[in-house]
Amino acid sequence: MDCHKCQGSCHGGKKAGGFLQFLSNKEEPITPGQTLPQLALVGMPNVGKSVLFNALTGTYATVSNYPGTTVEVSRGVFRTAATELAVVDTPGMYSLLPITDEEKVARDLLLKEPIALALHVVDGKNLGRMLPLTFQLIEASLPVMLAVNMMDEAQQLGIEIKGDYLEKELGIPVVTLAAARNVGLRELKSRVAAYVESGNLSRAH
Ligand SMILES: Nc1nc2c(ncn2[C@@H]2O[C@H](COP(=O)(O)OP(=O)(O)OP(=O)(O)O)[C@@H](O)[C@H]2O)c(=O)[nH]1
Ligand SMILES: [Mg+2]
Repeated sequence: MDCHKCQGSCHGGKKAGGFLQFLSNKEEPITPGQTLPQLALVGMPNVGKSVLFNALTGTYATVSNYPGTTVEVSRGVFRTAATELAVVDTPGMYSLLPITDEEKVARDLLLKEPIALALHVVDGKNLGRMLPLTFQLIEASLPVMLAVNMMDEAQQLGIEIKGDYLEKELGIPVVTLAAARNVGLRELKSRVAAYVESGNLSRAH
């Protein structure tokens, strides 16, 4: 049960005994009445999470302060022919070990709400700097799909990223795209839809 003084950030008074133990300390979902499996867009600031959020959810979204904070969180729904998925656009984060309020909210969203798929959005120009967060998400036992965005700018710099090679190395689905240029969005949507429809998504953990 959440501590009323810190609204759960102390993890109910349980002491973390290490990074993994801390990360695996899942709690009950905090969104009442939520029934759809939830996709969380996650990643460092300025990588294109919100552009992707708009592409996935269309025009209708709700924006509200995350409980107990002044950090705004957008929520919407991604519809496929076969199913629906709640989508949450998390604030930019560098690590699951938070420093800023925004990072705390992103961490709480990922670890306290039932996340059926964490779509880690990275900037293809800075893959090396961003993959450590991918590893943290995987280590935290989150179901992760990697969206390597900004491929238009990466290609202009002569950077080539082989999605299929990354996919084999990381052991998670990988899609390359340029969201703001509408390149690769169709494939991303179909990979997410296939993931949903293959029964990989669960409504709760
Ligand atoms: N060239 C290029 N620009 C992009 C692409 N995707 C997003 N952008 C631009 O990158 C900037 C940041 O995009 P956002 O979607 O706001 O990034 P964000 O990850 O939501 O950023 P935070 O909310 O600050 O964490 C915007 O100016 C987008 O238009 C892309 O694929 N290519
Ligand atoms: Mg954003």
